[in-house]
Amino acid sequence: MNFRIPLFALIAAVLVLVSGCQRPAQLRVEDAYVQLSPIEGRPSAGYFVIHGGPQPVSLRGVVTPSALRLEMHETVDENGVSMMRPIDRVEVPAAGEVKFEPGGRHIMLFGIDGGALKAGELPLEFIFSNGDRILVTAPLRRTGSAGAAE
Ligand SMILES: [Cu+2]
Repeated sequence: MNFRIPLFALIAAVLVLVSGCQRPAQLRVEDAYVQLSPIEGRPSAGYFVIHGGPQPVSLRGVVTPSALRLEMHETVDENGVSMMRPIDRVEVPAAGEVKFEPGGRHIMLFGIDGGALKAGELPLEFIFSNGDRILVTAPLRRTGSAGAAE
């Protein structure tokens, strides 16, 4: 029996892991969370960061089984008045970064179900133009009494 073969295999495995750190950008969604509206019956807002993969894609939608309705919105300034309007897609450049953040793009969730509220989190599925679907779990954050939602 030759003990060198397993050792070489181990070294090869380590090399694969190390080179994995430098592999091309991978499409992914990070830092997702939902800021619950402090007012019952009002929609809550969700935020996240999309990291682009090797090819440009567009985000076509976000779905969840834990809310009655989910919309993608952007906040725009019209004559000094901050308004939000629905958007149906967002371009994600290759290896780029697209943020959904307070004061900008966000998702709006209407009618989050009691089970998700109790669990303190809900699943979000991101649907991309290249067929990729990415499922993440978004924690629900409650707003302090003095905090402003949205
Ligand atoms: Cu909105």
